[in-house]
Amino acid sequence: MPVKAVCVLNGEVVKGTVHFEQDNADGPVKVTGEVTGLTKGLHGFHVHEFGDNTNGCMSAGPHFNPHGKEHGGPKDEERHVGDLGNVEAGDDGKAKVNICDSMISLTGPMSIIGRTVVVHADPDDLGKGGHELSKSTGNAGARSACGVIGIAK
Ligand SMILES: [Cu+2]
Ligand SMILES: [Zn+2]
Repeated sequence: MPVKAVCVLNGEVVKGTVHFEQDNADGPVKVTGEVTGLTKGLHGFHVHEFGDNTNGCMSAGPHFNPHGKEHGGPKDEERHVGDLGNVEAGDDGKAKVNICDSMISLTGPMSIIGRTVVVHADPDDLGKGGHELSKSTGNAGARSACGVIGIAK
């Protein structure tokens, strides 16, 4: 049985819906959906540690990082589990989400259910930008929208 989860992203301007699907416990997770209200270009897209939005997106904490690694890109060995890279918006401010990732899971200790998806104002430099924040956040800037990942039917 596939496991499914869903996340509704809510920001002042940026909104979105993201679906997660995993066909088996050890397999990759397909992440699909759409984000609207973005500026044209790349926007950091991560799973943050806590499903806590009591103080808006800030209380979601840092990137989900159960292995104590440095920030990186989704294809890197050295990455946070929550590092899903960027989504890219076009002229219309809409970004299609279409990611397949083998580090996140919807079951077991790497499960992202109950954690938060954050979409950022700026591009994630995937740890390679040389900025003091590159190795922790990818220097992706403000948190434009976020939402808690929940179990879907
Ligand atoms: Cu983030
Ligand atoms: Zn990270």
